[in-house]
Amino acid sequence: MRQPEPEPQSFDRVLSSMCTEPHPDARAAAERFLATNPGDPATYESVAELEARAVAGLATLADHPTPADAAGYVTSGGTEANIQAVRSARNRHREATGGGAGEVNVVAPESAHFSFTKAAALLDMELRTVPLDGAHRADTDAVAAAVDDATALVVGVAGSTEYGRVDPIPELAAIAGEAGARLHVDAAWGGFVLPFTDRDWSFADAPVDTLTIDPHKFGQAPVPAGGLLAREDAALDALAVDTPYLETRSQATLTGTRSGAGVAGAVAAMDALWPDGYREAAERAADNADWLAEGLADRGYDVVEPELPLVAADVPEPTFAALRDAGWKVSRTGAGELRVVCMPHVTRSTLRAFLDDLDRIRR
Ligand code: 0PR
Repeated sequence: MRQPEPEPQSFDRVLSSMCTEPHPDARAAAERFLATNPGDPATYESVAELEARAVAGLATLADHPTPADAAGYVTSGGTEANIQAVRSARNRHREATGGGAGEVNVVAPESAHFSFTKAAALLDMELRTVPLDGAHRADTDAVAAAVDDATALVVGVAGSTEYGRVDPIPELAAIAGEAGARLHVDAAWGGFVLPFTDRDWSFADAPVDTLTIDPHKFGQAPVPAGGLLAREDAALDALAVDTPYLETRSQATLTGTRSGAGVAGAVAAMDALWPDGYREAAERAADNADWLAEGLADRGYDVVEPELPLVAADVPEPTFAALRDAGWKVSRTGAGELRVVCMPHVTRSTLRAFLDDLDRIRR
């Protein structure tokens, strides 16, 4: 018997997600390319061309000196991009040093996303997590103390999952460089907001070796569309395996068959929104985050000042539970703070309704 069609989650009360309503052009493009496979570029040629455009677009956002020459691909998400960045650095480190299995490490701040835990486990590497400074950013002294000759990769986060913080990337790049390690920046969520902030690093001048930047988060593209970019082709070459029965000779991606919808959606979103639409979205999100932070502080909560548009505040557990019961999709940091991600679908009137409910609960 046919079951009633389930409805997808409406974004109305979603304050916890790093995904958002896709741009209408992106939705349409994704549907057109649903049955294509960029994993087989010799067969699905047009989606392969679109993927080159997606990489150039992401490289433009990331301030790559020559976006058309940037290396990279559209991943299934930030997890895959991070795993591949770690894998590439490990392979290159091994090639250079002859280091064996289990002897290579990756150094990451405590704020790094749990995908790095997966990466280290999969790749038989030691994950050295180092503490943060008082402002939830990587403590550069701790990073410097943790690196050694067996460090293949230093990770910096530009837009952390819990607090939206940006690590001191130029300092991390210097530490990595001195240790003979590579630097990966995880801007999975922050990447589409950072172009509109003061940023003192890029592929050209930090230098960053690899970068995660996900269209399916702030890029307003449909899921699945993550992004991995690399400064040099060698970073992708280090991932390539031979593909004897495909017309193309090698494949650097982690998955085989991939989503053409994700690729086409990402390109359509960037075509529609770069740069003005993304600037507007970033500015609106920043204003909303500041407004919410002020509203929560006015109500007596300890608020972590937003850097990128994400607000964390020390709201007691019963209040948090009552907000969830009222239908608000909110989440908590590891330390238990309420966390609100000001994505493009989160409007001022949504936040007003949220604070109204909070006031009702507090009475
Ligand atoms: N890097 C950072 C900085 C992230 O915040 C995330 C995801 C990733 C990497 C991994 O990206 P993928 O989930 O695309 O593999 N951070 C969110 C989280 O784990 C993901 C998320 C997204 C959660 C949407 C909920 C949600 O509705 O919390």
